[in-house]
Amino acid sequence: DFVINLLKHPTFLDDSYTTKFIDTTPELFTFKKRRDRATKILTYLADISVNGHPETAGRALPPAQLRAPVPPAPKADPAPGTRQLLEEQGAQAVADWMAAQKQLLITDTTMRDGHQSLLATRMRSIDMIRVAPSYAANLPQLFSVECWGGATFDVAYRFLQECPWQRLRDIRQAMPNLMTQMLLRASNGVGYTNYPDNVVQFFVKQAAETGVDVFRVFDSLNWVENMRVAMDAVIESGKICEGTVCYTGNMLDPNRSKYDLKYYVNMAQELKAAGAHVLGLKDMAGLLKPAAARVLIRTLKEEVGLPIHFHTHDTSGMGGATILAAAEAGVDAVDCAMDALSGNTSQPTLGSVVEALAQTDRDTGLDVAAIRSISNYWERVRESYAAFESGLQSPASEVYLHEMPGGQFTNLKSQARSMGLEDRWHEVAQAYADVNQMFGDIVKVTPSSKVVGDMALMMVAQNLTPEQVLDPQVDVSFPDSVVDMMHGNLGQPPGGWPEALQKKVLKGEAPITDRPGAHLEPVDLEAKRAELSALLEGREVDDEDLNGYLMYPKVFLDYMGRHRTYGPVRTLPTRNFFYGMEPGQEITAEIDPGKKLEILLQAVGETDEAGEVKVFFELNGQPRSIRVPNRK
Ligand code: BTN
Ligand code: 3PY
Ligand code: ZN
Repeated sequence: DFVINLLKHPTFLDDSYTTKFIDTTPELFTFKKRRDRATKILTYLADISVNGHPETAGRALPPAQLRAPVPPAPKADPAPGTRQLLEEQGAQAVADWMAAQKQLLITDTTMRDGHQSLLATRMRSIDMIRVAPSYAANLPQLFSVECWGGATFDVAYRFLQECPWQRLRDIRQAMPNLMTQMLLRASNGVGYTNYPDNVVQFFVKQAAETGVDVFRVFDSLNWVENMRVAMDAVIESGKICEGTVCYTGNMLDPNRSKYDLKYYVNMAQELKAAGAHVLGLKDMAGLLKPAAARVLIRTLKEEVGLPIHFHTHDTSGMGGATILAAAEAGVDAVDCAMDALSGNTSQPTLGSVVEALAQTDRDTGLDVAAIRSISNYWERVRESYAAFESGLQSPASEVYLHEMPGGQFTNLKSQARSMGLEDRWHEVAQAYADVNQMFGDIVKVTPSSKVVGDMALMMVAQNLTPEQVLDPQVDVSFPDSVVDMMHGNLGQPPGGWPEALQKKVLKGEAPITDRPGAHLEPVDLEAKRAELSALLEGREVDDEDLNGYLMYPKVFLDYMGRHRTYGPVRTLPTRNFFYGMEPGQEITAEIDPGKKLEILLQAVGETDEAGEVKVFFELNGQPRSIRVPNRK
């Protein structure tokens, strides 16, 4: 296929291609014959059954006994929820209602931050879409369901071979009464770098159209200046703009005075002036302690006046205590994850928070039996993702030392493992803290957290001390991400970058101090659409695909290439997606509403002299065999 040929071509692989390359490289147009979707799915199953999935190779296995997750039956037609309020009366009405009512409102993060923080973001859409009707019917009092954005966007294309837009559309449709929520990294979109303003605007418009109701917008350096483009786009779309303050440091510690109460109040005032409907308070590492939460929430409520939506992680084990303190201080909404995907680096436990507040004046109104039955579903779902479990055994107070975000923790640990530094993890944690101080004590959240992590791993790997890094006499080759950040390309932290280090890192080059987006030319969207269409053999390119390509060009093209070969593999049960099938096993994949493939794997043949294996199936009762290479 064209995309396959393209993706394998050396000129493409080394990133030196231009669109002219297509005209001058005729071999790209030598295609294998086109196959139907059922054949493509059988090809995938044959390949995985023979070779295994590269992402699960060498990792922990799920329980041998397959126990298919069964979602709880929807009890009734979905009662009207927050979504109806938004649709009928608009974003400001939702914000006013939040502030006026007494219950503690709850956002369920299971479908986004929960699995991002516990399972490396690997949860597949099918496991979410199946339970979404149970949420709509049985938990109509939820404030929102966070199910999109953050790392889920690129992981869907990159590792799960599925379209994130389709996930959003399907969830949206299955939960017509609940607001969907996403995490947006302001000018960094759902990526790791600043995008041109019109790309950010185009992305927000599409997300609103496909199905996001609440946008939590944050900046990785807490620089409001760099949040306006995204916030304005959300407000313009008519959806809810949750302008967000990231919490870092230790507010009550007089020795960490950079991020004190005044700092947070000032930033919140700026966000209010920028048009936020709701104030997000994002404690991405789980550092906000109960006593500080009491002071911070009460003061923000009094001095800013916006409704507050609090997000934390349970990495320390204190998350639940902080949520209760926040509830007492008058916070309007909080984030929790369903019990089976809560705790540790994820959010505090939804069912337990509901229980703790029952019969108090902040009673959430949620049905604990409904929560338990949905959590039981997630418990079964989680079994299939054993390969992506972190191995983290317990909460730990070490988070107050390193301040790593919950969503980064397990990631950095596996990066350390791949560099052979697994046994030196506690040194990495210390280095992470040291780098933070060297960088001037910054907010660490995607993407700034990745830069701090890159630097910390480099220091541990090379046995460099902070003194050596800072010493102008010692030659240090800084990671690209550090150079980029010191250049100003992620924006400005409060107080600017430490000058001496910045000078050493930039080797005499001048940094920028204004908005990175001001230096980026607007992208010609129609020219990009034409370029993508040409890359896809003249296929029509809709706005969703164009947005995927603008955010992640290579990842998106890789996805399209694999899609051509393997078809709609998102319809496969998770166990079979990651582990293939056993002889004698029979499964169903619904590739269109009502169009089901009944697939029975009969046998796997011997490997022939060409190194290929024939896999024998029955497809809807008809025998089919598929030949795949044995790559083992
Ligand atoms: C990935 O690239 O990790 C995600 C998706 C699937 C890749 C397919 S799985 C079958 C075949 N074998 C490989 O090693 N890659 C492809
Ligand atoms: C993300 O940006 O993905 C985060 O979860 C930040 O906390
Ligand atoms: Zn989070």
